[in-house]
Amino acid sequence: PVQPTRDDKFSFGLWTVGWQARDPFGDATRGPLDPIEAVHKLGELGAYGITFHDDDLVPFGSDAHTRDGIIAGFKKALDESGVIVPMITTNLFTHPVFKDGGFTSNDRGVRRYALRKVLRNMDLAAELGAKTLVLWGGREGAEYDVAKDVRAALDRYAEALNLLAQYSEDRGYGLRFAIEPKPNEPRGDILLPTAGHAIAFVNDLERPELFGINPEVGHEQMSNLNFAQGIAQALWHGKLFHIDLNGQHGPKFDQDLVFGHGDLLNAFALVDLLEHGSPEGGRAYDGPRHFDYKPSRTEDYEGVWESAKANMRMYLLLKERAQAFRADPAVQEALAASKVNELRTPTLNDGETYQDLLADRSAFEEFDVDAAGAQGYGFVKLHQLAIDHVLKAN
Ligand code: GLT
Ligand code: MN
Ligand code: MN
Ligand code: MN
Repeated sequence: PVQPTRDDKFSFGLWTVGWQARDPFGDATRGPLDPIEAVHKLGELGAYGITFHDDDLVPFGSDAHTRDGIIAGFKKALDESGVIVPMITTNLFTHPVFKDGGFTSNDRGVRRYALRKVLRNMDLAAELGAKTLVLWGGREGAEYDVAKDVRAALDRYAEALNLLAQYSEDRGYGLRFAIEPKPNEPRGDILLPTAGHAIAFVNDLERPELFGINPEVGHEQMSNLNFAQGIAQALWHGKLFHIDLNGQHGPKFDQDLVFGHGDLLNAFALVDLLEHGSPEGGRAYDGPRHFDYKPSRTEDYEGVWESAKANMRMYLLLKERAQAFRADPAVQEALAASKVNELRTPTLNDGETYQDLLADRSAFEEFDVDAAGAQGYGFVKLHQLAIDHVLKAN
């Protein structure tokens, strides 16, 4: 059960396994990874997809001839390996031109340049059959409150996204756009810092149905938020377009650990939700299980591929543990005792009005608040059963 297959829809960013482990304090500890090797290696390990930023594949500033050659070589590797490109994204953060942002730079010329860079990348997305365009606005933000007019910045953000959607529709690309929230790093404060901010924002765009989010485990946990619960809300809004799986230990710098190597129990709850969270109990999310992690700086390339395997292994182990949890009669009993399923029953009867509720003496005048207040919900017992299953202790 822990052997990944294409049906598991595991994908990796080229910038993850290809990270050379340069950090703000130290030089690279690994040499560059050839994108073609990355495609073949990930395919052999059982991944179905690879994703990338324009500049991960084609170095920034390459001439058209070089670019065409690189893309042709990459496509050949995709064909040979059967690996697909479910998503692509655009780098609007590395070059100094983007130091005050791309779509929301105070400099109008920079904003126009950023738009052109993304439009060009959308042509490539269409050429490679990518369905989703991720937009991580890591440089869209500020360090100084007085230096950024946030409402104007949101106007420019919306202007940019509306234009991208228009382009995709006019060209028949049919792309879906997924905004990736992050609270800070590299900017002191980033616009659209959490899943909630991003969902509210996309619902105010011209074509909200084309926009959703790409939440990352660590980014929400940097804000001390519960990731699995945030994902449940994103699903509720129909806005989970893509997901970045990794690990993080609470509010600190972005760790990008292997999935499940941070908050293990929340990772269990997440996999259980993705795999069993639909109203009928089946898959609640059918898209790529995308790993956005950084192989630690201590690792050589052998360690890189071990860490890539570890992501998929963690997901599959947790999936197996979640299946065992769901199938356990003791869990079914505990769920019933905790009235977990009772929450699915609407609070009013079919056709009941507030007049009927007002007339129902059993709902208020005769309701035994002391008895209801004294009842135990048995949540701890239920939670311990979950942990027993995670630890394979039953
Ligand atoms: C960058 C960031 C990630 C995003 C990538 C997509 S870029 O590596 O840290 O979280 O998902 O642009
Ligand atoms: Mn991250
Ligand atoms: Mn990252
Ligand atoms: Mn990410």
